[in-house]
Amino acid sequence: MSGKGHKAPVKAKAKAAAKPRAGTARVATPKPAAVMPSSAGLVRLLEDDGTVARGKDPGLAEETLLFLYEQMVQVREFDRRMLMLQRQGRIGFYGPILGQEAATVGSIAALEPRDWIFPALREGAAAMMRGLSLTEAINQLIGNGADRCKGRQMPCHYTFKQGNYYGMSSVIGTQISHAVGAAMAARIRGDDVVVLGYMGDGATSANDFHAGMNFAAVYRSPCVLFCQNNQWAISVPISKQSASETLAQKGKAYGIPYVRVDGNDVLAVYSVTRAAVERARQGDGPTFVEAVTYRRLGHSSSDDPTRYRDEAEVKAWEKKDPVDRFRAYLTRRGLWDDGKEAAFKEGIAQRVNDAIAAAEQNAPPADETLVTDVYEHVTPQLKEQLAEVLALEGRGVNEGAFPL
Ligand SMILES: Cc1ncc(C[n+]2csc(CCOP(=O)(O)OP(=O)(O)O)c2C)c(N)n1
Ligand SMILES: [Mg+2]
Repeated sequence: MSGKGHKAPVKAKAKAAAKPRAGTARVATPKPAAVMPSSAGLVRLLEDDGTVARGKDPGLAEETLLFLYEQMVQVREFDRRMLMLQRQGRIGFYGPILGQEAATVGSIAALEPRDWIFPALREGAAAMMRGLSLTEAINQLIGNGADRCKGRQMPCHYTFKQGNYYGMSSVIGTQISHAVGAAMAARIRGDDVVVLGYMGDGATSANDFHAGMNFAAVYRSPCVLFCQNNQWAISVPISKQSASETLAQKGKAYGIPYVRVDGNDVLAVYSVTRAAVERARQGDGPTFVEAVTYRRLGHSSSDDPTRYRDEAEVKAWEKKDPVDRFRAYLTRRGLWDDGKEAAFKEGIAQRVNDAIAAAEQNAPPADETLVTDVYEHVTPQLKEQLAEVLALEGRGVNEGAFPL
């Protein structure tokens, strides 16, 4: 950990903790983090064979460990099926997270239910951990009438206010200043809330990175800025994005303590994030986390990564699979076995199937939702434009491929 411990100018007034939300109640409040990360190298707790060095286990409750495993397996199955739906033309677009399950699930588990999440591109599992049902997620992907945004957002851009999950923005890097500002607002209001703001490696080259990091440091914003370094920003490799030895060390220039963690090690991600969340909650300001991981599939369903990267690289990262590594740990601890795995996977597949079937029952959004919710009263101009669009229906002029 670099930097010095700073005192917060304003002490947060702790409010009574909110009631746990659906989907989070099973995450038992963990013990204090077993590690306070150091800036030297990569924090890694779980070995490939599922062992953890003596004294390094963060000591999570069994129920929590199983919840983390369930969420990692569930998002993997969800991804697999959603990509299939996209290829079948049942949804327009999908952005998979294969390979990054531990980075998302482990970091979210380090929060309290009252804390807020500002996702970047690949944290949909966070909304589900906070209670967004799979059916609701698929409603969003279809953009049907039951979708909270009534089909007006791009697929994968979930929003879930009830779970303190801010609506996803695809504009790279904007999440950083949103998260930093929201955390400052929470402190001004006296809310005992920490904000976890995500970004990809690509976002560290965006102007918003500078603004967000600088503001966070100067004002000791109670946030954790979490970079999922998955080695690629669409077709641009990390070597073409930054000449810094690590992304984590960028924190140093801003005066933000930083840490680099093995993003495929759910226990290390949890421990590092937990320590950072505690720092923020105590009034010691932000932490910058770089989780080193890998995007094993395309950037999205519209991308073909074989055009720009070597298959051998993908194969090498497959060997560092975060789900396999965590399952090895659970098996060693006697919490898991092949018998449990088979029934469990079947249950998850069924859950996803049921959610698809339920979501596909929902009708498309009503036509007038094209113009509602912008002004309190729909303006005459918008009414006119709606009538114009509806008059074109059935003539095939509004059909076309998804643009991205
Ligand atoms: C400001 C801005 N510039 C460019 C884009 C186009 N774009 C969409 S995703 C992406 C790459 C993002 O890479 P990274 O931040 O590493 O996230 P990842 O997709 O790897 O999770 C880019 C350049 C955008 N959405 N916003
Ligand atoms: Mg990336």
